[in-house]
Amino acid sequence: MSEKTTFDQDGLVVEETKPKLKRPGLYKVMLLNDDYTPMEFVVAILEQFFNKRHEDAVRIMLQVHTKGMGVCGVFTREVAETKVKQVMDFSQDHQHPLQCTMEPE
Ligand code: TYC
Repeated sequence: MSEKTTFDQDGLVVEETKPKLKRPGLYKVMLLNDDYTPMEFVVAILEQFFNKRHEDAVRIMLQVHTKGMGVCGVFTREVAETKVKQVMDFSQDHQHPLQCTMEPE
């Protein structure tokens, strides 16, 4: 109990509690470069799964192509996990080695 104890009208101890609300942690979802996945396929992924406009999808794809990786979006953990799985499943279905990962922001 804290130093100064407060009582209500009935003589009951009033304790203050901190509201235990935590902001959800955010995660970056990233695409990694490889030598085999076609550029158009990566652009399509950015448009379909990350709702990017075509010009933004091309810019992010080229960033991954030249720098090795790029951020597709920032999401709560569960959403990020879903995006990673969707991209990995879709790439595998099309026999492309594209890799998608997530990390805490
Ligand atoms: N480097 C690939 C190519 O030259 C294109 C590519 C871009 C692959 C982004 C993966 O995440 C990636 N066809």
